[in-house]
Amino acid sequence: MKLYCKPGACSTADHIALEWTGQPYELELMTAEAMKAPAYLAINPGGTVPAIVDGDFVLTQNVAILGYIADRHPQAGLAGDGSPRQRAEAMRWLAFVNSDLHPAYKPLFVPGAFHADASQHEAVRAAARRRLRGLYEAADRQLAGKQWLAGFRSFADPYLYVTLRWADRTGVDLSGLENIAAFRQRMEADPGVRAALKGEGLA
Ligand SMILES: N[C@@H](CCC(=O)N[C@@H](CS)C(=O)NCC(=O)O)C(=O)O
Repeated sequence: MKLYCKPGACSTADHIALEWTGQPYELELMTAEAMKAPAYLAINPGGTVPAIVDGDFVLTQNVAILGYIADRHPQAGLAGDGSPRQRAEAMRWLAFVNSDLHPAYKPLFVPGAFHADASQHEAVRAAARRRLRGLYEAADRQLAGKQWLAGFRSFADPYLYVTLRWADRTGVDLSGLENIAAFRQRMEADPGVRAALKGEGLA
């Protein structure tokens, strides 16, 4: 299985998930330019990461890819123990990160997509930071008394971790969110996370 990944982007979640399977995989590190080049657009016409190629199977969309990695390597338990209930919990928190947290960063990354008037961009960013703070407060409450978002280590955790790194560079206030801070420390001590970050030149 080959993962197309941009250092520190949401594709780093898939990279960590692959590390957690303990199985071999290939990695292609992409630049913003390479993601828009014809060779990659043939794989993902959307020009975004992640994408994976597994034999003749090409898959895009992070949720689908994380689910595929989990199903290809069930022994890793990335979607739980095989019970419908654990699968649903893992999916619930993956949906929270992919559908709520991740898009809430877009006004910080590309404020121009939300307001044409550049004089309004700081207001757009401030609103996004407030929304993200509320989402991280919810994640912090969920992590109270737990090591992992779903209550067990799942594919939601590396994706949450990746967004915490974005918080640093976009000025999202995570102060006082002690459960998130402890989660982040756990992730940064994890050998699979460290290997993935090293592989992307981020360690
Ligand atoms: N809906 C897509 C969104 C993927 C996405 O937004 N990827 C970002 C990186 S986190 C990207 O490739 N952005 C385009 C770019 O950086 O040029 C998914 O879940 O896979």
